[in-house]
Amino acid sequence: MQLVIGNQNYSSWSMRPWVAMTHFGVSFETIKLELDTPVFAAQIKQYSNANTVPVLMTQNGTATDSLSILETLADGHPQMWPSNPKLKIMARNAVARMHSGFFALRSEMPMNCRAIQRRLNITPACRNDIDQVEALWARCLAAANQAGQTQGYLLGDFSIADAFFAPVVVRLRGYKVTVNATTQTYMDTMLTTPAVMAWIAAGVKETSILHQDEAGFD
Ligand SMILES: N[C@@H](CCC(=O)N[C@@H](CS)C(=O)NCC(=O)O)C(=O)O
Repeated sequence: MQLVIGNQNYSSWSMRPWVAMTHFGVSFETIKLELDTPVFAAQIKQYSNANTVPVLMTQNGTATDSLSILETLADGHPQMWPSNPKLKIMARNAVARMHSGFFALRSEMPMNCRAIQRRLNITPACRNDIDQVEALWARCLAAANQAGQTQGYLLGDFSIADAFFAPVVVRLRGYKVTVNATTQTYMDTMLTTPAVMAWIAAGVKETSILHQDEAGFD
């Protein structure tokens, strides 16, 4: 399989399937297209009619959206979702909320692997999104603990839900925002997960700068 991604420093949607596939040992080849370049505009058309990354090319066809990619992969790798039915519903709810919400957080705090604890003035709408994320994570972690799944990921073992929130972890690390102790512990678990570390390390090595995705100051 081939996974088309954008810049690892900035492309939060690309990070999700790349991290999940790497974590679960799914074999794939990466094709990286630099966002916001003439090359991207010219080449993305050959991979996807949605004109966005990520894109997964499989023997059976092409998945052109991060969630579509991970649902496609989970058909063959059911361990990507929690096996406990209650935790699986919570994982799906969490993924759906990330995929279709938290707009202030997404726009005001662009994912930027190179940013570490930058100062950033955020709006009340963004703080509300962060509060909602923290509450969601706390509910998931509590449900996992109650089910005896104490591995430290949202719903027990690492799942698609964690892959979906990996870019939020990078964002919360990237900007000076106050988070509670439960959030910090979860972030520490994620930031020491090899697939997450590998993505961040690759992002940090990149040198291109997308000015629209640079926010805050050191
Ligand atoms: N809903 C899509 C969103 C994908 C998306 O917006 N990707 C951005 C990069 S992170 C992109 O390709 N932007 C390029 C463009 O829109 O020209 C998904 O989940 O995959």
